[in-house]
Amino acid sequence: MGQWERFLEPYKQAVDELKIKFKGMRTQFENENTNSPIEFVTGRVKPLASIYDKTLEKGIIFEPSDRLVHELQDIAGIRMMCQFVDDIETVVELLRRRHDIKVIEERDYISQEKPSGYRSYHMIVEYPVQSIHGEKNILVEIQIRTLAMNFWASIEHSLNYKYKGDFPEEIRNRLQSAAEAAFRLDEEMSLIRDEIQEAQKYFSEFKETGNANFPSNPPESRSNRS
Ligand code: 0O2
Ligand code: 0O2
Repeated sequence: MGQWERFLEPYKQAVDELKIKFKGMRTQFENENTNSPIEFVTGRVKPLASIYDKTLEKGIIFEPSDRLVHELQDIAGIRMMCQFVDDIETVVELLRRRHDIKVIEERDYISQEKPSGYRSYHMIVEYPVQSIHGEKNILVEIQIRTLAMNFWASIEHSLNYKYKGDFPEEIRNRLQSAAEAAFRLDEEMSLIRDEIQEAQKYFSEFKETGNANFPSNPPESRSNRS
């Protein structure tokens, strides 16, 4: 096993374990028949090429070291997507209360969006990974955002890759107004949150029971509205 493979092994374990645990939170909400504040969870270990780019940016030698561990806090990354902006605070609170992670830092890029238009809530946490050689604390960056924020960030990320961060002014302006439009979409959806969640509950019950013994009329609020 190469030195990088050995170094990244516990990061991979942390990402795999946390993905299972956080996806499990969603399942628990479903089992209790409660709308989950978590829509879906992804995770990744930062690819070596991105680690290399970051070491160049930060002037760190490209080799596994304590400095690298402390300065690159997102080698292990988890993303938690929410349907509504208010769900983000619920998820953050759920994470703060857990005993298997220790919150080291929080950054709120939702009330304070980045100049690019980027919005997301970031938490840097410490997670203990168990190995045959004992316990190792791993830093993990958790990004919590709505589906609309995620849509914007992935588009901007691809364009960033193309333009290497140096956007033509028109693209930069359009991205900023797209970020505002995404946020307005989040605000609009929040206004009809109860309606949306009621409909989602209806459809998930429908999926479970099938057509056979399901009421032919949807809940009252819908039939009253026509
Ligand atoms: P891209 O270019 O964003 O599409 P599974 O176990 O089947 O649920 P799997 O296939 O192991 O899932 O991967 P998972 O959990 O979906 O996670 C991979 C994804 O992590 C990436 O997909 C990104 O969506 C996301 N990701 C990428 N970068 C980051 C990051 O910096 N931080 C966090 N927290 N997540 C990130 P792709 O296809 O690699 O990338
Ligand atoms: P990738 O490809 O996602 O891994 P750092 O630069 O990491 O030392 P910084 O800038 O203080 O520290 O960290 P920040 O800004 O809290 O968050 C870093 C991560 O947030 C980024 O990781 C992105 O995943 C995401 N992010 C921050 N700003 C933007 C933005 O303007 N657009 C998009 N699309 N994502 C953003 P990496 O390592 O830059 O990238």
